[in-house]
Amino acid sequence: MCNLLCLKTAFLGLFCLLCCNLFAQTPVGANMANPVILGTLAAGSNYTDTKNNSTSNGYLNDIGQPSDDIYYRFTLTNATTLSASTCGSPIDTYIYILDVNGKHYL
Ligand SMILES: [Ca+2]
Repeated sequence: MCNLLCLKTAFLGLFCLLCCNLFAQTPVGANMANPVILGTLAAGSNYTDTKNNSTSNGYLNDIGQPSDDIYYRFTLTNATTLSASTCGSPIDTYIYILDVNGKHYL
């Protein structure tokens, strides 16, 4: 009886581990398929955001720098100057501008 109960418990535990892995969701912004969507940005508009890319937050490392990366998607309708800032981050911070195919512009 105990062995059967233990076996059922072990099976349920394994099943839960498999389900959690199959249905685990990455947070919004984790990758190109699930970016933070800013929509269409008008010339002169500003957007500010702060996120913590600690590995415990699950953003994962897609682009290959030492830490996890966060993706934002926006559209510009006219040629414009784009400014991006790390706002004085005390750690090495990289900003990439990618096209829809993930090709680096900057
Ligand atoms: Ca990522």
